[in-house]
Amino acid sequence: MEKLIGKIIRIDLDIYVINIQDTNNIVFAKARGNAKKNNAILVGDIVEVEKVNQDYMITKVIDRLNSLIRPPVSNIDQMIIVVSLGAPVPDYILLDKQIVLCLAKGIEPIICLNKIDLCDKDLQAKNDLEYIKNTYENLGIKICYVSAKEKIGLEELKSFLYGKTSAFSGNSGVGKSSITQEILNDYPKTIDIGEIGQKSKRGKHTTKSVNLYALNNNTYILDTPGFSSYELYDVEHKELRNYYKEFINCNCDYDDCAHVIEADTVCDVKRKVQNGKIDKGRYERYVYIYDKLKERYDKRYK
Ligand SMILES: Nc1nc2c(ncn2[C@@H]2O[C@H](COP(=O)(O)OP(=O)(O)OP(=O)(O)O)[C@@H](O)[C@H]2O)c(=O)[nH]1
Ligand SMILES: [Mg+2]
Ligand SMILES: [Zn+2]
Repeated sequence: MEKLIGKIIRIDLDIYVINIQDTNNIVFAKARGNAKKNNAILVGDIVEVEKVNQDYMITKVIDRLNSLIRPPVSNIDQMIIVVSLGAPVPDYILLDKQIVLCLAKGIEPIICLNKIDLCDKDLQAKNDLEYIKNTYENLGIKICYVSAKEKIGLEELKSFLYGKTSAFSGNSGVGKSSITQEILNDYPKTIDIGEIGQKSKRGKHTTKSVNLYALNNNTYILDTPGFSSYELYDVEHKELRNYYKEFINCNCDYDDCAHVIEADTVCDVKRKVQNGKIDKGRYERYVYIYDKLKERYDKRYK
């Protein structure tokens, strides 16, 4: 019986595609029953594999650095949050939720603003680009401005990826797979493990499973399926404020100020929103997300 170590690069129903560490071989493995439940094995996991005759069986998942449910990945250094300027237009609540989740999990969020080619014709696209630049650069978040279609900004994006494991995340259609493909085109040796996206009935390629690609032996990128809804699991309303950098230096009268129901005479965050020091949109979305999380909390504990 042979024991091997490898990285999960893809999961197709109950088949685990594994890149074996020392040989760089790709093997297809199974896992015991209980391993399949509750995302017990994720793309990005390092696993122990046993070879019995011609069959491979996963026997152990090595402790993770971190793991996410949406997208379902593990051992991530960075999240490339893809936002597109059109089809679909930016969803700022979704963007803020993804940033919060990254900060809660110790993962660096990077915004990848895609489809900047649309700025030429579309005034709204131009305004969104300005808004994102002004709002999120101030928060110290790296932003790259990309057009997968026109091959713009890909060098800068690639410079963020070296030596790291980066998952692409974002709602459906923003261009995660188009961007990953552009990057992979520069790495012809990357093993092609199958289809990037299946064509749906509407003729669109939509990604159905997470795919991990090794650009070299310490750089990995993960293409993930887009989502239409996004719940902030693992984050409670009371801690939400900790993930807003613009709130950190505010001097509210109460240490436990949630910056929501408190009066603006005692809440410095509210004052800063009023005098334009904190972006109003970011604040309003914060209140919206806070209310949703509180609702969920109240339901759970009533
Ligand atoms: N105009 C323009 N269109 C783009 C660009 N990048 C991608 N698209 C188009 O956007 C559509 C969706 O792209 P995908 O790469 O499949 O998006 P995705 O994020 O992988 O979508 P899911 O897999 O469903 O989550 C396709 O029709 C692409 O051709 C771009 O830079 N500019
Ligand atoms: Mg895709
Ligand atoms: Zn406050």
